[in-house]
Amino acid sequence: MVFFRSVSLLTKLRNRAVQQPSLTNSVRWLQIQTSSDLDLHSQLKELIPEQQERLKKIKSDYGKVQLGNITVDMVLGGMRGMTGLLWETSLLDPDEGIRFRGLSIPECQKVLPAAKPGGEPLPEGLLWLLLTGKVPTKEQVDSLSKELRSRATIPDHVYKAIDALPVTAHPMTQFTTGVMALQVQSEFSKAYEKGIHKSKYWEPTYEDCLSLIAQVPAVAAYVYRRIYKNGERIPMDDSLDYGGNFAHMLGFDGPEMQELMRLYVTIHSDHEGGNVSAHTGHLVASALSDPYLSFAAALNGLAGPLHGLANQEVLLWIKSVVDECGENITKDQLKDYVWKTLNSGKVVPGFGHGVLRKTDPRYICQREFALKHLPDDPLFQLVSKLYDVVPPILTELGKVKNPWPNVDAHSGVLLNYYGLTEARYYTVLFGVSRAIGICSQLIWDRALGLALERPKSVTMEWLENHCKKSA
Ligand code: NMX
Ligand code: MLT
Repeated sequence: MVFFRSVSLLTKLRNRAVQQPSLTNSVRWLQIQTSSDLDLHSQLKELIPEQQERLKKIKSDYGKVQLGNITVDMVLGGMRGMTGLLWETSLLDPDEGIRFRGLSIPECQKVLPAAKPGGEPLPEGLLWLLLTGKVPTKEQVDSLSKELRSRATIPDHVYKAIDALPVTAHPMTQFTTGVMALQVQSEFSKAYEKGIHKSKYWEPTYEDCLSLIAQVPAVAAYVYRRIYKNGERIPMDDSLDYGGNFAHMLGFDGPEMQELMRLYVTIHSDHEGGNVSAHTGHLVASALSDPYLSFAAALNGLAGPLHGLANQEVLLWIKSVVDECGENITKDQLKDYVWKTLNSGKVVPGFGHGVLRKTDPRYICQREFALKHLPDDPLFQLVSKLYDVVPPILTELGKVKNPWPNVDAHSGVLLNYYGLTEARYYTVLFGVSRAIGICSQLIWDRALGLALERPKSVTMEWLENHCKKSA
């Protein structure tokens, strides 16, 4: 990964198209957008044939090249380290963290259009980047914002489906129910029923994905308003962008909360393909299930405490620390609390990762946001203390591969500071963001004609016999 490290270089390249043969595979065709075409669909239509050819050539030239050895440990260890998926929109490096089409988070913060100069990236810009590999202009992002607003109306039956659940149902259950209720509008399902040719699959998938991305903030906001604000819905504001509107529909109109939401939605969107939610979405979609079915499945994976629910768990855990020891807890008291958590057989939420081996850059950019906007907040200071206290303890345990904080260790205190204090709701925010990454790749799954996912499984007996024979 050498290219585009330097954002100044990137900026210099801004006004001319750049085809970079030296880029790594995932970003070989990253370009700075120069076309003035405001239509994302036609941009994509132009890109698809060249990427189809590229994949065909990879298959024919390298189809038999080995990518590594599969060991018994990998099979028993949740397939860690096993390369087994194609995922074009982002790539995760264990030390450096995520790159979206080759761009790191700080690079995205510099080059993606913002609502105001120097502000946080607009998630619509990231969507354009994930789909096309090109950094869009502000005009293109504005046009995409407008298109998403035009697709954002929620059919009434969706609210009714959510209302059928007890208000005490977990927010993720209510959100996923809303997404499932949206499924009846699937263009892909209708087209498939009518017998659409497989070369055209990506077109109704694109329609579904854009509508789904457009609609999830309103569904999510309804879940929040239903549970915590007596069901009073706040209509969309046509003057606002995607992230700003989401904050607005939740009931937060402060400019800093809107900036936080833009950053939040951008950084949680995509984390390559192997994480539980993305992988689930991709797996279900590989059966040609439509984007609504696939994304609802992904959300059910995100709702697990080792994955997206960890953001809820972190804030609840931090609040339990404060309840027991107060906000001005010393580092020694904090160490005792961490040990107490570990000794009771629980994990320390927000720390560790299946792939990352350093502090998550998504944690770092949220920390920078906090240092800029809420440096004196007591819970932020507690999060900072945890950064000092937890990693040495996890290291001392001897088995934890990554003792450093992940994205979830920080998000809750930022939301809490701006008044979004209901921790049980936090995973829904993560889910809204993840629609952008999962749907972007899903469009490419269909455009590239990726295969039904069906790995081989074996029994313990099979493993024993196989290993004895090979010993
Ligand atoms: N606290 C306590 N123990 C931990 C932690 C932690 N934060 N992280 C890992 N371990 C344990 C893990 O449970 C396992 O123990 P055992 O062998 O007894 O089963 C051992 O260390 C080895 O695990 P790793 O190989 O380091 O981690 P793995 O890849 O299996 O799991 C996580 C990754 C993220 C599930 C794990 O680090 C964890 O449970 N973290 C806390 C929950 C969390 O923050 N999840 C959010 C991840 C990010 N996201 O948004 O999805
Ligand atoms: C994610 O964002 O999906 C999490 O960090 C988990 C992962 O990448 O495995």
